[in-house]
Amino acid sequence: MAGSSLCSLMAVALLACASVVSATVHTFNFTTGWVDANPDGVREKKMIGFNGQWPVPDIHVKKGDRVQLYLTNGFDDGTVTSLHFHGMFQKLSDGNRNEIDGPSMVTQCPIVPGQTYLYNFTVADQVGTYWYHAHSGSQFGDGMRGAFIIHDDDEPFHYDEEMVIQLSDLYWKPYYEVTQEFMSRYNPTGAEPIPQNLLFNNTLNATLDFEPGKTYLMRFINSGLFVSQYVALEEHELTIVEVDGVYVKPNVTDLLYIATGQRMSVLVKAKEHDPGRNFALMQMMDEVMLDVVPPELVRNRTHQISYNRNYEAAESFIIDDFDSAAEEFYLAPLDDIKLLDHYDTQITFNLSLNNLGDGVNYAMFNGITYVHPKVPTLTTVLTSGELATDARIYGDNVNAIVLQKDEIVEVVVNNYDSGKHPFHLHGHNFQLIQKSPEYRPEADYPEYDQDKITVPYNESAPLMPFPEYPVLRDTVVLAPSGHIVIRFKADNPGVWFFHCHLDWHLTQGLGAVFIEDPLSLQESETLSDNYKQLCSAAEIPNRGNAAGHTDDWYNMEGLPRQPRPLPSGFTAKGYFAFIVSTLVGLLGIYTISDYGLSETISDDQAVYDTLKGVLDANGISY
Ligand SMILES: *[C@@H]1O[C@H](CO)[C@@H](O)[C@H](O)[C@H]1NC(C)=O
Ligand SMILES: *[C@@H]1O[C@H](CO)[C@@H](O)[C@H](O)[C@H]1NC(C)=O
Ligand SMILES: *[C@@H]1O[C@H](CO)[C@@H](O)[C@H](O)[C@H]1NC(C)=O
Ligand SMILES: *[C@@H]1O[C@H](CO)[C@@H](O)[C@H](O)[C@H]1NC(C)=O
Ligand SMILES: *[C@@H]1O[C@H](CO)[C@@H](O)[C@H](O)[C@H]1NC(C)=O
Ligand SMILES: *[C@@H]1O[C@H](CO)[C@@H](O)[C@H](O)[C@H]1NC(C)=O
Ligand SMILES: *[C@@H]1O[C@H](CO)[C@@H](O)[C@H](O)[C@H]1NC(C)=O
Ligand SMILES: *[C@@H]1O[C@H](CO)[C@@H](O)[C@H](O)[C@H]1NC(C)=O
Ligand SMILES: [Cu+2]
Repeated sequence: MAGSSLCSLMAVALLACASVVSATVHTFNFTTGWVDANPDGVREKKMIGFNGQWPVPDIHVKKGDRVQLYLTNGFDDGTVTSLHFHGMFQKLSDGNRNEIDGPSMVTQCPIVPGQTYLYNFTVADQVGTYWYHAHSGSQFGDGMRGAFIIHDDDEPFHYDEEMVIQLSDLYWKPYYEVTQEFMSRYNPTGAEPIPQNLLFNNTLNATLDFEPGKTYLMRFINSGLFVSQYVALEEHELTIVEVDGVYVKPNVTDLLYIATGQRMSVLVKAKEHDPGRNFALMQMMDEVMLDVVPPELVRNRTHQISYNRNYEAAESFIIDDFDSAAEEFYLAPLDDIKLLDHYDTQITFNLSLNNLGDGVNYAMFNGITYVHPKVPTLTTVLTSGELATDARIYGDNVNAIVLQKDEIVEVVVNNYDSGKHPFHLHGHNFQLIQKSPEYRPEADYPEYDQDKITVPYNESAPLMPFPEYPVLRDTVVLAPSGHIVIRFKADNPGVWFFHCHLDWHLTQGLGAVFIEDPLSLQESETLSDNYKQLCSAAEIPNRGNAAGHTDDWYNMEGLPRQPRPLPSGFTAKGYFAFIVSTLVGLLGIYTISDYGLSETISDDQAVYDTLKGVLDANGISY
């Protein structure tokens, strides 16, 4: 912003302008490690920092700049890692490489302790609010995440100051413990772990200083693992001007809804004159997403919009109607980008959650839960020659789909589940052309029949007319038992992960891999030395199909696969009923006072916890 006005004001100072315009290279040298912290001021816990510091820094660059980020795994406990720049297209045509996109076992090998990987890319033509985060395990929940802001000399709006604000959720236990308890046969319903707190820019209570007359650009990023969040400012309007890096037609609202992975930037005009008081900024959890709402959980946090630090703190306020939140479907791009008016290929994913034979609850597309292959999918693409166009070599447990060069792809996701799912696509943003409301059962358990509740997309009778200028973003919320339909053009060769950004669901396998125009990818990219070194250090082959074979590319022996289905006649619901009845039989043996007091997790303790969880989740009193 400052740059362009400077240039136009000082038309004579050509050299100064040239230096403003030229691209900068930003080099970072980060080593990961656990850092003792106390993010919410309530509980000490270890967070993942860089170079011994947590929070990790926000990164600010300008359109056209280059980022060179060396990431060294400095964990001393064997943790492996990787890094993703969320929302970056990493286009080959900009000279970028697919191998730095970040998801472990999709486009790179995990970085094992002692190894360094270089994330080197330009931000040729993207602007706005993004973020970067770990793409291994659920590490970003433990703080391995920062804002990534791309400034634009030609912003289509004016403001005096910007504020970058991450909204996240906090778990007191480290991610790997939470994951272990979650992905367990003692959690047969797949109830998502409940966070202990909400964080606002990595802390609990915040005070933001406003000066009368100024306009602020507030860039909100939901960088949490799980819950969506609402934001409202007392007596200040919010004008949405950007979503996920796309400028939108200004839309005035009182209430924002931001799911994990999503960003929304709003202009806020401060009061013209000192109002003589402070105002509240409310941050609220979408508690509908919680299976159980623990009474002690604080779901709303009140922060201060301060016109003077000496003024009394503003009190919290109540939102009457959460449905009044700005609806993403209607946020049309500022640039009148037209609807892609047809598709060449349509992909339908029926989403369901089910127990498999190990008793653990998994998330699936068309019955297949994503399981990491033995070699990263990118390795398979770049070492298989002409076979790269044959989806079979990527294995049958990664939901691999090969896309043709430049075709228009339509993805339909039908939600045979009662939860919300914020879907994220790597390498692109997409047009959202249908977004159903949510559908809830008339009566709760035991009448509950998901197949009857779900309203899948009916192409002959779309719910709403296709928008002329659909919202363009990289993460969209799929409503309970509803559907979404998105379109994009396959003009970016690469291996691109499509997955639920609610990280517990990704852990449950809610993902697919688009292999876009693999032959063009082969023409411009070969595995770099750094890539191969990383794989060798992780003892992962640098050639082969999904199972690591090179002799016969269709030989899938040894491919990691999802557990077998439950024994026939054992539906998930039957399994669930079986667990409940078995556990109810055990109820008498345990006393409530034992719960949670013991640090040692014996099997009995686990059984007890499960029982309690199952009963709580179903509102059964005991
Ligand atoms: C990064 O930092 C480490 C440790 O300080 C150092 O050994 C290494 O040479 C640095 N690398 C670069 C590329 O600056
Ligand atoms: C945050 O604010 C709450 C409510 O005003 C207060 O009880 C708590 O002590 C504050 N915590 C910190 C860490 O400042
Ligand atoms: C990053 O990539 C650019 C373009 O390919 C290259 O010129 C530069 O040397 C790379 N940086 C490093 C540190 O390798
Ligand atoms: C949020 O934290 C980052 C550093 O982590 C800081 O640069 C930024 O200014 C903070 N935002 C606000 C509104 O204070
Ligand atoms: C949180 O805020 C909402 C909206 O203002 C309100 O309805 C709800 O009662 C609050 N919940 C708690 C636990 O304070
Ligand atoms: C603003 O959003 C509302 C719904 O949230 C929508 O009806 C309206 O068309 C939008 N206006 C503009 C200018 O985008
Ligand atoms: C999705 O489910 C519907 C309804 O059961 C079925 O007709 C359709 O074939 C399924 N689609 C796929 C790709 O499995
Ligand atoms: C889809 O819509 C068409 C047109 O309204 C209707 O005839 C058809 O029965 C619908 N299909 C389903 C599966 O509901
Ligand atoms: Cu999900």
